[in-house]
Amino acid sequence: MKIVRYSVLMPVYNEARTLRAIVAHVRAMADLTLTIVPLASEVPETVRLEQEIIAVDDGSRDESPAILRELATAGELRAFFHAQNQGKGAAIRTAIQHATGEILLIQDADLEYDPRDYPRLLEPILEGRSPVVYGSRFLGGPRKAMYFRHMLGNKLLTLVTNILYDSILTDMETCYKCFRREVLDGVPLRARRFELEPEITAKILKRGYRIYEVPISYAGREYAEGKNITWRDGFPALWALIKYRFVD
Ligand SMILES: Nc1nc2c(ncn2[C@@H]2O[C@H](COP(=O)(O)OP(=O)(O)O)[C@@H](O)[C@H]2O)c(=O)[nH]1
Ligand SMILES: [Mg+2]
Repeated sequence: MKIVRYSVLMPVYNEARTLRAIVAHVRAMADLTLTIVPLASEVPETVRLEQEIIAVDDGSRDESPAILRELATAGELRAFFHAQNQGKGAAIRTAIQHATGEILLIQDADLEYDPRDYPRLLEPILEGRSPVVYGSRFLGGPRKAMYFRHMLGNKLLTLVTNILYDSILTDMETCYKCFRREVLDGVPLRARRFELEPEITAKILKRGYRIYEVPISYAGREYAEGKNITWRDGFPALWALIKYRFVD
């Protein structure tokens, strides 16, 4: 049986409320065996997936670092720590440096995205349909009906992406981004904060990859539950989309 190792990259900033639960949900997917049909083949193949979790604490001021140390000691994940808060982009960049899997999958530490979607995200990569898969919240998957203004902001940023990079994505800002690690080899990543999503997307599209989208489920959280992103984060995202159209 073929064994493929994938790394779950988890940025963590003040997520003590959900951290143990999300790690448990990710670990529940640790023993995945998938039957796939590679694109260039006629026979199904069984693949066993080996999971590693790389969590990066981004200077949290709550109990997150202590929880991560405990989980790391218990062998549930590998944890790395930023001395100061730098932003999601910086946390993902640290995680990429330590990941050893041939496939990388980004997983936020809140409970908005559901690890039970992993087979859907991994299959197209394993089958050779595309080395990059995004889980889309706008392809008919089950979802909690969240804020209208967020949906509008997401659709606007996705539209700008499609116009500038000649694509037909439905959800550029999704946190569920999954890729073969070679896709990012030699790709400079500069984002420190939430501009990471447009930066990665822009650079992947510019290199000629076609992104494969699959429907995922989504349970957005309320601001009272710790949701951070606001309309203000839209501006750096828009700027990143325009800038990376012209520079690398
Ligand atoms: N807001 C925020 N999230 C960070 C930061 N560094 C890492 N993260 C993590 O990045 C992920 C996405 O952030 P989140 O606040 O959930 O974004 P939102 O759900 O879109 O509001 C979460 O797993 C955070 O813990 C940071 O500086 N600020
Ligand atoms: Mg979130």
